Amino acid sequence: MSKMRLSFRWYGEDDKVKLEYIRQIPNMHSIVTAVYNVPVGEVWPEETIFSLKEQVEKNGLHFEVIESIPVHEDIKLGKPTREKYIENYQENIRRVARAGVKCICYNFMPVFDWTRTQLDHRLEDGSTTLVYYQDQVDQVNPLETENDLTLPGWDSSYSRQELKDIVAEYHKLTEEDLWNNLQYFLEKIIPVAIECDVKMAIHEDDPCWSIFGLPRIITCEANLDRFLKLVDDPHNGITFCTGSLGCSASNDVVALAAKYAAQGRIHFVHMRNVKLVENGFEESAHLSSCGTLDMYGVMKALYDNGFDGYIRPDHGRMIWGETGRPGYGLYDRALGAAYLNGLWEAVEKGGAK
Ligand code: DNO
Repeated sequence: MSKMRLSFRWYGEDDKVKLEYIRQIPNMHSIVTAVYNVPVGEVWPEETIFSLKEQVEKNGLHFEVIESIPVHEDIKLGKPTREKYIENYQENIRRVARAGVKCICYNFMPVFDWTRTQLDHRLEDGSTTLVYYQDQVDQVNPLETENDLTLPGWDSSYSRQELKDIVAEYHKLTEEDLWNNLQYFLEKIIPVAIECDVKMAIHEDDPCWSIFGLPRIITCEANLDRFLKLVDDPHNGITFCTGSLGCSASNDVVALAAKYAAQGRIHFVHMRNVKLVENGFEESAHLSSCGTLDMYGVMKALYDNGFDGYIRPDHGRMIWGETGRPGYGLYDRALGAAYLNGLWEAVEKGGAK
């Protein structure tokens, strides 16, 4: 039986979007969160994990999904120091599992996580949204320290010089090297995930192509197939992010959702629509008619193929005068959640194919 567990991302106590508000969204099942005050690669204190759990559960919600336990760059680069960081990662899996976590989202993107050129692009209706225009990205060269151009969303914990050094290190790494380093990592962590019965769910690269000449590999069907075979076990699965895959017209998100749900490898879904434009993409409201993706088609593909994991509305626009973390306000994401509930009810009552 297909099941959808509706969830919502929450950035912890400092988040303007309170748990008290999130619980009021109809059918909300669980909170997606992480420990944010520990440097990447270090072990998360158990008290902090259990305090998150307690806050979430006090609000009648489940604490079952972590997004993300970030992967230290030394692991992606395959440096000798990766051993210690992999041990810490294994320990973090054990610790969150002890607190009841069932699914961990992470990514394997070199240096830059999701990348956009503007976080507050104004749409016709007065809302603001995140956009990516390729020509603007092409003007940025992270190797030039004198160049002050920067992109929003970049990790501010790196100084410009550090960023330059780390990007230079990646330029020596081929795609095949990155695959090997991912395989090495998976071979060490998936056995721990199996032991703890936690589903690991890699997030696709966003956008799903190489930027600044850095290798990116979790981008398309052939590469997802290759990824799943690296360690062929259901605990090695994916976070199916419609927006990340869908920003490339060559990815058929409905077909991919059907394929990987049928294989039992989608553990978490990020539902977001994007509007493809000549020079990139703009994040639109969730509704199919607002963007390029067939959101109903994705939901039906998941339902028909036995999906029973977690699903969350992804980035929302800023609407109704809300201010806050770009992509992660309350209002438009809550509209997204209501829409996902509607889609699910429609496919459920319509019956399986
Ligand atoms: C952006 C998010 C990503 C995601 C990571 C997973 O809004 O979808 O930052 O959390 O890539 O590790």
